[in-house]
Amino acid sequence: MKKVLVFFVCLLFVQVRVMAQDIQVQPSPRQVNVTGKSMTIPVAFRLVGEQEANPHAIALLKQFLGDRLGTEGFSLYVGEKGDRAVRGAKRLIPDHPEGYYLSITDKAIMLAGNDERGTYYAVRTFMQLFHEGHLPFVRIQDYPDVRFRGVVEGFYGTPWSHEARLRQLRFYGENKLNTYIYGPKDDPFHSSPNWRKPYPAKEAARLAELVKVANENEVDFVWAIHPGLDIRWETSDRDSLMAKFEHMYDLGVRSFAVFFDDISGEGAKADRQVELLNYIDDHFVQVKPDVTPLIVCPTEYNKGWARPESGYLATIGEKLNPSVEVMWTGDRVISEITKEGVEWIREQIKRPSYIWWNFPVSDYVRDHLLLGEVYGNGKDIAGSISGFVANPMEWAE
Ligand code: LTM
Repeated sequence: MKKVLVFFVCLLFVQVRVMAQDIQVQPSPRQVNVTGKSMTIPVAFRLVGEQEANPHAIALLKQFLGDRLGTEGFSLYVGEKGDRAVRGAKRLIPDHPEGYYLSITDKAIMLAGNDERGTYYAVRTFMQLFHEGHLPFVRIQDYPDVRFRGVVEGFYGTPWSHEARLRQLRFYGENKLNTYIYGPKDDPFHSSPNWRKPYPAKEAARLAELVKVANENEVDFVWAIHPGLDIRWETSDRDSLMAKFEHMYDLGVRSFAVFFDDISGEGAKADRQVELLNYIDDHFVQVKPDVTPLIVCPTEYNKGWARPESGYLATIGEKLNPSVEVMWTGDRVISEITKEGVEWIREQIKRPSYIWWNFPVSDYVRDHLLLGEVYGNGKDIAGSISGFVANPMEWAE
């Protein structure tokens, strides 16, 4: 009886009104169709599709709607392409990774992802549409320009605190950033001298918590190793690296990177690096079905340092397994990213580059806070790169 009452009260409150076209969604969706009408936010929602949909998207919705969610109320259909709940929207869902279709009408709400992350992003957009007690009638089709988007904690100096990292991961989820690369130069278990050793129990538990929170926020937690300062090209070091990756896998990590930046000597040899990377790819990444493509930061990672006579980039381009992502900071270490620049490196490495953008990192000007506006990057680079991650300051906020 109580439920029936709630249902009728709910219908009573679904009032349509004409409003200014005030859609504020960040980042801007690709296509938004507004009718100029809206409805009062229903007092009760009925969730359809919970069993099949991405559990992180469902958990977020439940947390957001709280008491408004029940078995009766305004219909809210959620799920991925192929799920029963969203089959009506099948042809409207963009056929792109992380794409989604969202519609709000006076009859129902539809949050339909092309994949699990797409559904999660539909929920994120839905949450932003709640505005002063109203929900606009809209149809949105959206998908990202660039496959991997986010942050590389790759600076020298005091690494971020655990709490700061947790806040960052939540912020990335809210803003549809899908990548956090863990590579603070001053973590001794990421770099020399301890890259060969497993993390002590306390640090391991913290990393496992970061992975869990990253997953909840649909962020790939990428763990990077920086072995080049003292690596020996021997089976024993290769085994140590593989064992470390297994250790990180056991903590929940499913995305991995190898950084060969800022080294010289033995560790900087392209053919040796490629041999190791292909081995990791063949024997670890490719055999574990849930691990994402391997990422490498090469030693010649910007055009200013590229030496054609060394053959370094040519070796990477020709011999490195094609599925391995290759990072690049641009024409210089600290650089704007231009179309011309990303097309140049694409030719060398025979794949789109994965941009490691050195802004607002301030480890080379420690008496400055780099808080200026962002300018200079080409707005036409998206189609020529596979990823874009920013290296931040040691102050997370
Ligand atoms: O940029 C790369 C690939 N490596 C290092 C970073 O660790 C450092 O934070 C930046 C900025 O100083 N420069 C580098 O060379």
